[in-house]
Amino acid sequence: AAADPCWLRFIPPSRGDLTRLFARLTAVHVAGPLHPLLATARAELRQGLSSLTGRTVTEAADWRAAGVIVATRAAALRAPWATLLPAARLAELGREGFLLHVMETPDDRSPQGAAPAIFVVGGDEAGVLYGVFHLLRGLTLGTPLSGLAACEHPVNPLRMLNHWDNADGSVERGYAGRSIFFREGRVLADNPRIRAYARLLASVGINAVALNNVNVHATETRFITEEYLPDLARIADVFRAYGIRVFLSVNFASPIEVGGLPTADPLHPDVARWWRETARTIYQYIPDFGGFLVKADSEFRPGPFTYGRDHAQGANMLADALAPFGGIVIWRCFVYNCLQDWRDRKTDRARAAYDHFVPLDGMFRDNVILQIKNGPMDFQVREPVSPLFGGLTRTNQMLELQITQEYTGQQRHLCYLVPQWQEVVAFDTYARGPGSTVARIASGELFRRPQGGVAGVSNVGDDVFWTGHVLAQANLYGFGRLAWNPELSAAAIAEEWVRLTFGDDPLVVTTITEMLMASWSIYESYTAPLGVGWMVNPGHHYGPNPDGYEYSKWGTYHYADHQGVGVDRTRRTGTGYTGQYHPPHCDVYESLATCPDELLLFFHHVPYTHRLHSGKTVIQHIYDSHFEGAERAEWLKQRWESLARRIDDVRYHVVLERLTEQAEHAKEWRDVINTYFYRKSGIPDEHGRLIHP
Ligand code: BDP
Repeated sequence: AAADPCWLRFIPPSRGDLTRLFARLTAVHVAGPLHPLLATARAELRQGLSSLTGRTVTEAADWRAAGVIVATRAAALRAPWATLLPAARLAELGREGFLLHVMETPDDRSPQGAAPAIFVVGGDEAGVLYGVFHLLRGLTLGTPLSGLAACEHPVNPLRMLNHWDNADGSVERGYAGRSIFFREGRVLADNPRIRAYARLLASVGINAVALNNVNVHATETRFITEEYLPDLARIADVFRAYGIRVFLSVNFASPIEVGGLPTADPLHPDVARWWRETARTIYQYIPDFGGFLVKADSEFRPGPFTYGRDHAQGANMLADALAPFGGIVIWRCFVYNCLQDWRDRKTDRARAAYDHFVPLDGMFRDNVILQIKNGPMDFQVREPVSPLFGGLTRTNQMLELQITQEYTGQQRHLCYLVPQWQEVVAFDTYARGPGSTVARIASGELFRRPQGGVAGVSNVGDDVFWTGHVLAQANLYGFGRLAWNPELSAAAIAEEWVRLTFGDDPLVVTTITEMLMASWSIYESYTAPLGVGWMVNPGHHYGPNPDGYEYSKWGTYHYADHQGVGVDRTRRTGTGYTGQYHPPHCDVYESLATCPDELLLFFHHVPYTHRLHSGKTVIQHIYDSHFEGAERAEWLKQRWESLARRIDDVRYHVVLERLTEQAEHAKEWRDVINTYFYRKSGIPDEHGRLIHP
């Protein structure tokens, strides 16, 4: 079956009178020399417009005959129509930015003697492409002509997808089939899905993609050799046509494993030379290669620690190898001791990234970016924001989000994550006083860093719907939109996505938007309570298992006993983690009086009878939220059923199947978690809903 077009359906809007506008949109004019990105923009424009207008779209040699006129800023300034454009706006246009300017131009064929013309001017070629997708989105959403004018620039320089794809075709934490890039040790350079994927990404402004898993195994270690580079270069060609640069995850021990050297010590001259030569080879195949993504000294991956070197020494050596070619190193901060002991209440995994990297602040090259997960632990449904944001001030930083739903229902449960991400980017670190948000740090703006951005771990595979759960496409879409502009609202993004994906039937739009917006809180309420995290089955991380990780070495403990639950991370009596935040957060989290309920058990160990700000005891909150959560999961299913016959059969049924499964599994979560806490605490449910043996 052909892959789902996702949000690139270009369903003609039913609202508004667009006849006059659409009549004019059947001819486009591209000014200036045809750069490959302009060729892409033109093809997208023609395809999108013909689907929207239902007519053949031609190319007009004379701009006066065209409804859409497309150019880069440089070409626009030389064009005969230059004086029609707002000069000040044009002068401001920078990299990847665009201007949409709408006006009436003389037209003899029109009864009014004039017809609308839309100018799409990019600060560069990529800007043209983003402008074209912005226009097509606006038209599909039924935006009136007057509302189409826009002038935008991406907030984040890097807007990236991280694939955890392996050479054998499996995808680590993938819930949507197999890799679209690799199969049985081969590169699928001819897979048409790659081009389709590049389109989807470019349409929401993504400009970088790392093709392979951060856990680099034997085969992927050889990706940086001439055995694989020719085929990887062909993938890079496909992405290049959509303004997307390709990165590779590399194995820090490559000099040993493929170079045959006795060491990978970053300070050894032979090692540095080996990486320089490797970089040169890569750039011969991929001239705009983005650089390396590195997971080092983390979860058994090799790194500089083996040689008594630190992360700055490791990252800088790689950065120096890439610098002559304009490449960068993205170095992950997911570094912690994964062999720690739950009896040692002073060792705290949450502290680890900050403790490792803050002492190195200011020591990284300008072409190194530290990639930091949103939370201090690992992509739980609820975590505080990593204190590394705000802790580092002299280092390039990038936010890492997980689009793939490892801990949030694995694309079998509905969990629209954009509201969570929005809280993260809006979080005020107070690093430079009020207004020092994560968004401003990641973009590089707050500390005037040359590099920065947002990376998301991809949720895509070779599934016909790309993401397994059809509604999980909203997370991919939303990630791109939020990376482009962190100030967009999660609800607005949701509604946009629904309209583009399902059309503009008002009942469909309000129902699905409402389902998406409720889904994170629903998922949270029937899984691990009050920020405590985990309580999942070990290994695959699906389904409830309250003590699943409690006595293993991963550092993910909740310390539940018969009296209470939660991790004491205070300075006064706990691990001291709260001290990694700037005021007021360090004090807000430290004190039981001010710590927000939803993070209570992340920061404090409290008795079950402790009263939340909501007025409920912890134990009663656990019972209530789990009963409610399971009911609301059932409600999600009913909401969807109310849309029967308003949505095509195939998508209706695949989604219904997942929502049915979710409602079942939510009951399992409810029963396992509630029974666990009832047995630990011996405190009955106030409403007598639990079976008390
Ligand atoms: C965890 C995943 C693991 C990844 C690791 C990482 O469980 O599969 O390798 O993160 O980010 O969330 O490196």
